[in-house]
Amino acid sequence: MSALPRIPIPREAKIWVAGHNGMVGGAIVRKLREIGCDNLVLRSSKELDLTDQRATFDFLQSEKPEYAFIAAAKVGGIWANSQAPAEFGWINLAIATNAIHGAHLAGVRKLLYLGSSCIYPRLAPQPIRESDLLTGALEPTNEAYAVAKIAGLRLCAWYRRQYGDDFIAAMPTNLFGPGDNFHPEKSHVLPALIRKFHEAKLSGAPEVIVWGSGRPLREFHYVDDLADGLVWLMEHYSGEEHRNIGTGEEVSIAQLAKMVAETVGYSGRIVFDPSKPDGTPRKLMDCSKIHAEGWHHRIGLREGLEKTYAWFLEQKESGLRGW
Ligand code: GFB
Repeated sequence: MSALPRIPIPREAKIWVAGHNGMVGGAIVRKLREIGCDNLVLRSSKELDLTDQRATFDFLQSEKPEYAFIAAAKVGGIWANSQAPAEFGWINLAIATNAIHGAHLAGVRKLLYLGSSCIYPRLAPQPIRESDLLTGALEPTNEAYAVAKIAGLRLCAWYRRQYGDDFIAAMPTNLFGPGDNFHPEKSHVLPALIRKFHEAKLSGAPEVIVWGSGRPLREFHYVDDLADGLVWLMEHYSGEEHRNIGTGEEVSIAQLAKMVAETVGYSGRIVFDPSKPDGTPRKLMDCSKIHAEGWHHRIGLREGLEKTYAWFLEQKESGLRGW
């Protein structure tokens, strides 16, 4: 496989970023502005409810964006997913069908839909290749989210096959960075640990509780680096198969906790709570295809952690987010 040629997004093109107030959508907007794309169509979830089919179709018909990044989703960590499967299922299914079919009807020239590595089989061979999708049973803690995201991913392939629409899908890994959710229960592990260690440092707490055994392995990707890769895919990749996009590097939750403690400057004990679920034992993505095609990540976990902690502190100081 050789590096793919670039077909640049015209700088004046009208681009819809669905979910721009979320962590991923926000990073895509930053990246697009950085490369000079300013003709962005952005709607908050209050302005446009993507689960409302009529509203979504009408919006797309009147705006007629040329490019679309579908980063809108109901997301959450292991606990939030397992508590609200109906919501995670129906909302993500509705967003996928409304945005993708609406984009088809409105003649969107190119669309990128985002999946997530947790939609691969729970016990997929590691590192997980694109072709491992739909080859085994899903992880039960996020089955609803996974089924909805698989539907969105496959819809892109079917619209390409039946109508020739240039719709592609990307499979990011566990993401983190500015704009993340730092809620103590509903967030993903990395922001949850930043918050826990930060608060423990301030209060002088002797220990911090980390959920599960500490043994699960995860791959973490800094969201602005992901956005670079998504824009790269938009400009280089067209194909029915989705693309894995990550760092190809993994750490255990115990190692992550140690790294977060070091970044935050917390020196107390780290205690594991095995009564909380571990989730998938391991999910490392095989990124050899996107590497061969010409994209590689640049920001590693340590650097991303420092940037994210700096952002978290800024938000605390501004008092805007109410954490
Ligand atoms: O990030 P996380 O919630 O999601 O949990 P998943 C990852 C691992 O970190 C699990 C452990 O083994 C957790 O038990 N962990 C330790 C913690 N301490 C904490 C904590 O304070 N908070 C959280 N949240 N976890 C998600 C899926 O799975 O992956 C989503 O549920 C999504 O659907 C996301 O796709 C990427 O990596 O297990």
